[in-house]
Amino acid sequence: MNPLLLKIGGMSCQHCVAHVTQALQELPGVISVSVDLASGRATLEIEEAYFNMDEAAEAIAEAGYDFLGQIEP
Ligand SMILES: [Cu+2]
Repeated sequence: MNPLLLKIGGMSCQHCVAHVTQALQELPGVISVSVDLASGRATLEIEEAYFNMDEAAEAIAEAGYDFLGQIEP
């Protein structure tokens, strides 16, 4: 399946990238996470049956960043 792209605000350094990556990686249904600082994007490989977008938004917010929505590929 296609990767899921999320737009994330508030990341300013590689520490933020690591923080967001870890928060997303812990969610059910997430197979892999790649976060790009320059574009403010997270690319996720997910198992759709287990993944929940609201949980992802919450995890990003709890880590201290802004979930700005899904990017249509
Ligand atoms: Cu940072």
